[in-house]
Amino acid sequence: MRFDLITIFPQMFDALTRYGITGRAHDRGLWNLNCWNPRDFATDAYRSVDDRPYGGGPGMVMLAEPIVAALDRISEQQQGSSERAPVIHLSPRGSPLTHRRVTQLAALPAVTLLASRYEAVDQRLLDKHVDEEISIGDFVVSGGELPAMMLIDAVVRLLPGALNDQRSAIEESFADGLLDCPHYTRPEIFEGERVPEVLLSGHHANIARWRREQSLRETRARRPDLIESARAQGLLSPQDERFLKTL
Ligand code: 4F9
Repeated sequence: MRFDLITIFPQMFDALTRYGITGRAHDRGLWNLNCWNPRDFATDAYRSVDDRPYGGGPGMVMLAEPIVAALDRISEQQQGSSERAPVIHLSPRGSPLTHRRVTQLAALPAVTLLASRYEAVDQRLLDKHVDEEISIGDFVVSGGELPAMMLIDAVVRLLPGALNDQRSAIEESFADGLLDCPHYTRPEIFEGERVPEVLLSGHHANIARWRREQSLRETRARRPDLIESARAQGLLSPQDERFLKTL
């Protein structure tokens, strides 16, 4: 999978290409990242990428033109691939990123990301050249780079071959619309607390049932909204519903 990324801080993305699961997947050739710096597409002597806002006020606004020039170069490079890659701007104004959207993105051959800085981007650029705005939460950070890294990380770990054990991606939180169950490892007794007996029983069906019930219990306690949407999507069995009634 190919990511094209517009950023004035390309080095930040070494965090993804060099470390951990995403780094290994990168070494394996499962994904690659092409960074495009708007500064390289600036047209004035100062290589400006931002300017003061019309109407006044604090902060700066990213110029549309260097970003469009970068997007044009990216489309040229992407020629030949069947579908046009979506252009996504990471923004607190975007729709919240979900596991569902992450799986959809992981199925695409290419995605283009815009990680903006300063206070804003010229609205005309967003209107005419950006397909989608995505938020990673209701808070503001210093730029779109960290949100872009979170999106790329979430997508890359779903690519076939990224995880050593593919079951991990299927069993973790959100994959089935619920939060993950609790996990335990050695020692059997830690600070006086025993590992739940069922996990030592070797009875696979009972273990699976226990884990499912723990997921349901934790999700109901921490994120009741997720129980509702799992139900609406038909992800809860009659057995699940019976268990929920006992809580
Ligand atoms: C982007 C915050 C996506 C949350 C981009 C400042 C951002 C963000 N989700 N904050 N620039």
